[in-house]
Amino acid sequence: MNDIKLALLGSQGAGKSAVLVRFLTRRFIGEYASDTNSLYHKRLSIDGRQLNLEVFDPCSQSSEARCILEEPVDWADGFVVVYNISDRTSFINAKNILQQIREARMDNCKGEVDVPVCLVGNKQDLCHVRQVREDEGRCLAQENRCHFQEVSAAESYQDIANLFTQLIRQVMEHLKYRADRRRYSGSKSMAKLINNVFGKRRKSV
Ligand SMILES: Nc1nc2c(ncn2[C@@H]2O[C@H](COP(=O)(O)OP(=O)(O)O)[C@@H](O)[C@H]2O)c(=O)[nH]1
Ligand SMILES: [Mg+2]
Repeated sequence: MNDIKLALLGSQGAGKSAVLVRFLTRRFIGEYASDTNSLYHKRLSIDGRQLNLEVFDPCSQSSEARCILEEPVDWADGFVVVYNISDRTSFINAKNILQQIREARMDNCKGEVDVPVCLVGNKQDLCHVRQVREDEGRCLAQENRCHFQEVSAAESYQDIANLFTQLIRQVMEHLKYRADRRRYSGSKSMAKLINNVFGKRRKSV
């Protein structure tokens, strides 16, 4: 059984909880408790594999990105960064968050492949009051080598389901890669150990 841990990040009101609840329950819940951090659990099966999914949905304090990024870059296996297409400030905040993920990544995971991230432009149904063009979102995602998707938690399930599924697949690949690397370096040190033992024996003969 694979354990997959994701964290949602983004401005207060961008729709993080709405996006997540849409994914987990297929429903849109308009108002959601926004004054507590929540950890959601769900069992699901992707490509025939059973997964234990945990998703951290922080209440949005201004320092939220900072506090989650300080320790749980190690906790989370992947991130969903959400902004609201009708609120440019939330887009600028998403940009800062991506930057922080990149910096934390450089400090913590030297030589590792990038941690999987998906940038999400939510509230696509409000495109008549749009403040962020779709290509701006796509461009920012390209700069940060992450996936991008515009969605409407209010109106549709499928795009959100697809983006989570894609991200989870990417996380599974990433975890497998890390495990392989560990196994490889493990077997290398085992080879070294065996070498040392034989080396010593040969010397003593
Ligand atoms: N029109 C529209 N409103 C949305 C959408 N997603 C969320 N909202 C609304 O935006 C507000 C903030 O959503 P919430 O999920 O609590 O944001 P959070 O603070 O990022 O968790 C709520 O009033 C939601 O009903 C959407 O796709 N379209
Ligand atoms: Mg919330």
